[in-house]
Amino acid sequence: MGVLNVTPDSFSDGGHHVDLHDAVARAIGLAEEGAVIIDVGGESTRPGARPVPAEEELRRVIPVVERLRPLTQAFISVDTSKPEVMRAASAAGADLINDVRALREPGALEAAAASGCAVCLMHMQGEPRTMQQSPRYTDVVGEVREFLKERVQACLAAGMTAERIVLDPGFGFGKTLEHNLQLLSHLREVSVEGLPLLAGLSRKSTVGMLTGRPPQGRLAGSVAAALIAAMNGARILRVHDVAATADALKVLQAVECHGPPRL
Ligand code: 8Y4
Repeated sequence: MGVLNVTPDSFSDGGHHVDLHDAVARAIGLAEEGAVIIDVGGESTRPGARPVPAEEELRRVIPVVERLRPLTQAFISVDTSKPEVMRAASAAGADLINDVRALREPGALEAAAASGCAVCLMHMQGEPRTMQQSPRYTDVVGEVREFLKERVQACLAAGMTAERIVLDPGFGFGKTLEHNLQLLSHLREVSVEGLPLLAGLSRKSTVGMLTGRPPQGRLAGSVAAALIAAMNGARILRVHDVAATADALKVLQAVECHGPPRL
């Protein structure tokens, strides 16, 4: 899964709006690099980020989905927590709703269920504005799994089928370095009902803290983290650097296909 940010702070023409042609061209580029899913996001979920009104998110995201849809066979994911955006994205041809709030906003569960889209349910402790202030768990792996289990039950109760659901521990979302490392090393235990896992570590502060590098210098650390996630059971990797991650996965897949050595 390649990341396509359509927020003016991360992707702009130098003014205050996102350039549609540039965003679509970048999405096509991610697909050419090997992304099977393009994750279009118009809401900044970085620590400390302010909420974005629905009209603004719709303006940023929906035109990109509409223009991109006929140009690629890649799955289109929309990173949103808002029911209005879920409905419009689905109507514009999106395949997946990637919700960092796991469909907990009023109306989101119903909108996602009615959309027919797949959903990614992510764990987050707190809200983006304050989530990194004092993350606390007694058993981070168990608590994240219990949260995801409850959200899966809510989705099934809303009429979704299990094959539409992907789970995500939410690296960096209300977690310390220690919490993130525990989740990465015990990733398989986070899943419930054998549902596929998505992992997003690309350029995040976990990689920054381990390497001492700023976001632009985190390529090698991010590829390593993605590969470890894949080896620990992640089926989808949300990354900025698709080509480099795809190469690393080719190496892993070759080893996995080869199987254990026969002595
Ligand atoms: C530098 C670059 C530093 C990016 C931080 C970041 C996830 C996600 C995000 C994730 C799922 C981010 C929307 C945070 N992370 N969705 N979204 N899983 N499913 N931060 O881990 O990339 S945004």
